[in-house]
Amino acid sequence: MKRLLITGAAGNLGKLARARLGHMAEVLRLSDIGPMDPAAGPQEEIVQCDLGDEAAVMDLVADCDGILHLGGYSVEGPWKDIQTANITGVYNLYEAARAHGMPRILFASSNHAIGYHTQDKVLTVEDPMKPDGLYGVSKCFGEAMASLYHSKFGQETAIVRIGSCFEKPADRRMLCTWMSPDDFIHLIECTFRVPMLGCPIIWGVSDNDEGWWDTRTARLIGWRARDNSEIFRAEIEAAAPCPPADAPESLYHGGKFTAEPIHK
Ligand code: NAI
Ligand code: 15L
Repeated sequence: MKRLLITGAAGNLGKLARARLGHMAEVLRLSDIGPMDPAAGPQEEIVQCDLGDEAAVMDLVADCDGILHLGGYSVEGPWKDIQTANITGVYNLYEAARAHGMPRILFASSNHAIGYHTQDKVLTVEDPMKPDGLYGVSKCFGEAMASLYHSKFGQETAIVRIGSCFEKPADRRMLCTWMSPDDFIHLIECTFRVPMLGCPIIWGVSDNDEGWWDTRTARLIGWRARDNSEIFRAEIEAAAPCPPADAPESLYHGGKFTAEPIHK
């Protein structure tokens, strides 16, 4: 494609995407509310932009052929911040996409959209949402926007419910929720390469030995995770004792997020 927009480019996954996705487009347009490294050359465009600014997002999306939407408030926090980035911001993004030829979108949703499901259940994408906080609610909203714009206008989105995408899992729960950076990059490549995408929900998780998500929908885009958190098990288990059986991280998919207050 000619131009791929990456929102949230100053964040953890945005930096990863910037470093690893240059081959996917002639130009990467990199955007964030925060500061970013200068453009490495004509193959990069830097646009500082608040997702909550409707006019700025309209300009940001112009001339883009694909959108990797990573920008947003990425943990539990005050409603105002979540609202601006993840509610107003997602609305602004979808309206801008509609106005500019509906470039395909990968929406970075989260396991916290279903975080209050208990760990004794394996979920399919047909299971109901069960957000574990305001952040999770905002991801449910984003998924609903993707579904609405697909039904009404044919806008294509891969809704990726990311588990925990970090260099390695940080605790025992993440042995179940971990997605390796390599697997995520491959998932993004598949999303933008598959001829027909539609609007599938895909669990963003590696091929871990243990887990709670039925990953079969990944096949719709030709993606198969290759990594497995098991190689980190000994290290993780040695680092910390097993949490009690009634601790949030032992009970719920969303772990400690379920124990967060409503932040003001
Ligand atoms: P991050 O917090 O490192 O990056 C998010 C970026 O969005 C930040 O650079 C931030 O400045 C930017 N941002 C926040 N508010 C903004 C606004 N109003 N306008 C423009 N930009 C704004 O998060 P990370 O880990 O890179 O995650 C990327 C996306 O993936 C987020 O949407 C997050 O919710 C989602 N996700 C990530 C997971 C992970 O394991 N890393 C797990 C599940 C979902
Ligand atoms: C998320 O949605 C967060 O963005 C990320 O920072 C992790 O907390 C992840 O979920 C997780 O559940 O491990």
